[in-house]
Amino acid sequence: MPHTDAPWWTSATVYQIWPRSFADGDGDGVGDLAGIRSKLGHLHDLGVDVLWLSPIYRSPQADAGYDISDYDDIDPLFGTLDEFDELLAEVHALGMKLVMDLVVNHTSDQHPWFAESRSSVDSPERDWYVWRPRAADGSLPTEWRSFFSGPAWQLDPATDEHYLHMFAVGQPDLNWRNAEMRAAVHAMMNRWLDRGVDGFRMDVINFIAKTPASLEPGAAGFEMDPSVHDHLQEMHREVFAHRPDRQLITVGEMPGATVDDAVLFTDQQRHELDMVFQFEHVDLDHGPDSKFDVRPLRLSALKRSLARWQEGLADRGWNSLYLGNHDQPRLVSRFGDDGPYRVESATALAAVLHLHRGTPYVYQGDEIGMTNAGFTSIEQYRDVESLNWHEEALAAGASEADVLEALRSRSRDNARTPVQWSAGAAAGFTTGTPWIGVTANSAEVNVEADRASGERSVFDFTRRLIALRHELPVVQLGAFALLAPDDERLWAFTRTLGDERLLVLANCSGEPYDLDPGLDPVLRRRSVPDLVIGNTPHGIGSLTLGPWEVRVLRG
Ligand code: TEU
Repeated sequence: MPHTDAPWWTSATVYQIWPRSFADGDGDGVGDLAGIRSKLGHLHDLGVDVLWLSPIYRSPQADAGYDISDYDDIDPLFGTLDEFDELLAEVHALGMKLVMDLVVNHTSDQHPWFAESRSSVDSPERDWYVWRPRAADGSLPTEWRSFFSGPAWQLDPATDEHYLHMFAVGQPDLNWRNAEMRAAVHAMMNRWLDRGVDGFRMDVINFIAKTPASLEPGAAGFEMDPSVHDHLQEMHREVFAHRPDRQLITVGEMPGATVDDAVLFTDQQRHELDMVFQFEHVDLDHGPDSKFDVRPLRLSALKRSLARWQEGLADRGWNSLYLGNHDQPRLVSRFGDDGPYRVESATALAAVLHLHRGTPYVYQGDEIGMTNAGFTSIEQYRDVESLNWHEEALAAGASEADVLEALRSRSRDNARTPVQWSAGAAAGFTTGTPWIGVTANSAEVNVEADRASGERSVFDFTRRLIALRHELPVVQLGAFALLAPDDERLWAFTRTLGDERLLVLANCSGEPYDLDPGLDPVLRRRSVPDLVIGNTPHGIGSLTLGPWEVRVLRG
């Protein structure tokens, strides 16, 4: 590879494991470390470079592990520290890396830090969390709402003061103005890196610093304080700078971050983060006040949004690339067609995603085109966000049918059903009873069937895309240019590096699409162009794309 000064992760693909639903090794119906170990061959075959594990630490599981009560231990639901060490060694032996989730905007209310903090206003750890006195008139400290419905403040009887929780009641926010708390977090991170992990995905890391004004009485909601940059630079000095010989990766999850924010967070000269998860493109298909206010998505809005991020981070910083994760609906159901063109749309969207400039993230199950859950009753849901919103919306007068319709489209549980490994009982996920229902199409959509389906295998197509990033500098580093930005059916762009040039053409519709030869010089040439990858076996020279056909041409 000629561009040897580019960081290693410019050619890498990350695979996200949400352990609870990946694979169950002990038959209790919940995925675990033994299950992950049993499936490492699948991940190695796919060719991914990095595995990111959603939280496996000790937790009361109020928010599926994003509520941590002990950062230094594995929850018994998932296994033991010894099993973790074995898993890490096996991952490394297969040439992959392993990244942990770092959840330090908040802890569980069962964490010993919080037990100490809530015990008394004079506790030495009182200031490790965000406390506000009860107002004489009974009003809350601010107007902030929790992401999981209801106010973001909880009155704690022990001291008759409120604590802040941006998420569930059981997830009190840490106070990053406190230097001792920060030092405890750094020490914890250092222990995991000493153990051998290869980096962190940092949960809502732009939320750790709140402006003082946004915490004043009457303030409407969270505002990011610029000190977040100081905190990340300090973290870099205290944790990452010690390890120049290690190939580590950091990605900060940042709801609401702008392109300008991301440039600052990911400029390598500033020593903050390697990349961020931005949310602009997953916020285009809902109303301003709620993710459950479902709105239609225009393809032009989606591709223009991603293109703005491509341009904004072209010279400084780096993009992460994702269309789905454990908080989002399944990408094929949301952006593609989970009916007749499930395979075509899953592969077309995969090609578009993997061929942008940035580091792609594959969410478990997306490599076989898994779909939304299709739940029809509230009893089938497990996620705290969905259950709380259901209750709140009904109390506000919404109909059960409307609420279920919105959940069916947007609940996080859509992406949290068990990975479908086979057509067998419980989709081969567990020998027991799964903790959440298996999606009804598992007899048809599963790893075994997909991998046996030859040219129609989503897995094999994804594997080839990951390999292309390893092989082609133009995929890693080529400049991005969006074509036909206003077209509501065609997603087309080029990547250019020196003499190398790729043209990506994806028909994002279920009807044939006639290409305009004026779109790109490659289409006007008389010779049949060189197809780098495509999801339809025939018709390369034609100017018509089939339904959800993608073609990647060289030249
Ligand atoms: O998510 C942060 C976040 O703001 C959202 O994506 C959120 O989960 C929700 O869907 C908004 O409607 C992170 C984690 O990825 C998520 O799983 C956790 O629940 C959350 O932080 C709290 O730790």
